Amino acid sequence: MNQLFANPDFAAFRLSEEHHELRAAVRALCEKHIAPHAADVDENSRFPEEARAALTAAGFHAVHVPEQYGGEGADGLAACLVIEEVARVCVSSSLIPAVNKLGSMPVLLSASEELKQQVLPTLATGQALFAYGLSEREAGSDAVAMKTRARLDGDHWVLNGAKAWISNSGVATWYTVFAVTEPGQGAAGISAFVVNAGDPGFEVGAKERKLGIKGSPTCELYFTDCTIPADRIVGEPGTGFKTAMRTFDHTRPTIGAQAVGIAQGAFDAARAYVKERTQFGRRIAEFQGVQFLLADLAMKIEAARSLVYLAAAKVERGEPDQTFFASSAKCFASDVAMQVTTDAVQLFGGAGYTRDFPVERMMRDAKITQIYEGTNQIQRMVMARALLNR
Ligand code: COS
Repeated sequence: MNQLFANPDFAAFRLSEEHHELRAAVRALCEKHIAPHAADVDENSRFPEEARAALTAAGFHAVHVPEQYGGEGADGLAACLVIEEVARVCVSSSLIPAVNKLGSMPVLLSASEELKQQVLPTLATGQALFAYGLSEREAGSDAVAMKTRARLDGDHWVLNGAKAWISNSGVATWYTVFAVTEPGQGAAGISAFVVNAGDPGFEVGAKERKLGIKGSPTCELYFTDCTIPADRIVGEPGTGFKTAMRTFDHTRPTIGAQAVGIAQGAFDAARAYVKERTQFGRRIAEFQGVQFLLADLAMKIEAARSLVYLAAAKVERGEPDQTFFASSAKCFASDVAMQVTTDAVQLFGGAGYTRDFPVERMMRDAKITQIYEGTNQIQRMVMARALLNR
C-alpha cells in the first residue's frame, strides 16, 4: 500500500523549549553580528567572514554534527531553525550551516567510522567547511549522467573530471565528490569520496557571477589525476548515488528553512515599511489592498514553515514518506519565498527596486532556492514518483 497519507500525523512535530531558546539565541546573534554586513557582503560579492566567525564562536555553524565528533548533536529541526534565522537577515551567510550539512551528510550517513573520525571533528570546531560536488555542466537535474571518473590505483583513488556550480567552493576544506567507478552501471556505478582542498590534482575554478547569494562563492572543481587515499571513499563502491539521494532527504528541508527565513525577512521589512509610508494622506497599511496582500503573505509563510518543520521531523524519525515531505517542503517554501520577496518589493514601490532597502537583495537571493538542491521541477517529479509508488 502506498504509505503516503495513510496515517496523517498532524502532531508530528513540536518545537521543544530548547528549540525556542536556540531560535532566540541565533536571532540575537544574527541581528548583532550578521545583519549589519549583509548589504556589504552582497554589494562586494565577498564571503561573510563576520558571519563565519560569529556562527563558529557560538557553535551554530554545523549544529548537526554528533557529539562523538565534537559537535552539538542537534536534530534536523534545530539545523532548520539556525538556517532559517540566518537567512532572515543574510542568505549568503545561511549557506555556511546549510552547505556544511549538505557536504557532510553523506559522510554521516555512509562513511566508515575511521573516515568520520578523520573529517568530522575539523567541521565541528569550525576549522574546516564542507562542500558537496554532485552537479556537472552536462549533468545537473540528470545527476546519474555524470562523467567524472574515479579508478582505484593500488592504495589510492585517482579522480578525473569536473564539477560545476559548487557552493562554498574555494572556502571549503573538505569536498564530498561523486564519481563514476563502474562505467555503464548507471546509478549503481557511482561512488562518493571526500577530497581535501590540498589534495594533488585538485583545483577550484573562477567564481561564477551570480544574480544572488553573492557572498557564497560558487565555482567549478577540476580533478586532474587527483589522488586521494583509498580510505576516503564514502561507504562501498557503487553506493554513492543512493547516498547522494538520501542526503537530499535530510537537506531539502534545510533549503525549505532557508526559503522561509528569506520570506520572513522580506515580510518583516515590508510590514514595517507600510506602517510608515504615507500616500493619499494615509499610511499605506490602512488600504485594504495592502492589508489583504500582507495577510496572504503571512499565511503562506506559516504554511511553508509548518511543512518544513514537519518534513524535518519526519526525516529525523526516518519515516517512510520522508522523501515526499523533504521535496514538498523545499518546493513549496521556495515558491513562497519567491512570491513573498517579489510582493515585498512591490509593497516598497520604487524604493523597493533600489539598494537602499534589503528587499531587492532578498528577491534575488530567493530565486536560487527554486533551483538548487534539485529544481522545483525535479521536486515535483520526486513527489509524483512517491505518490505513484515508483
Ligand atoms: N533515498 C534512497 N534511495 C534513493 C532515493 C532516496 N531518496 N532516491 C532515489 N534513490 C535510489 C533509487 O531507489 C534507485 O535505486 P534502485 O535502482 O536500487 O531502486 C537509485 O537511487 C537511482 O534512482 P532513480 O532511478 O530514481 O534515478 P533517476 O536518474 O531516474 O532520477 C533524480 C533521480 C532525478 C530524482 C535525481 O537525479 C535528482 O534528484 N536529480 C536532481 C539532482 C539535484 O538535486 N542536484 C542539485 C545538486 S546539489 S546543489
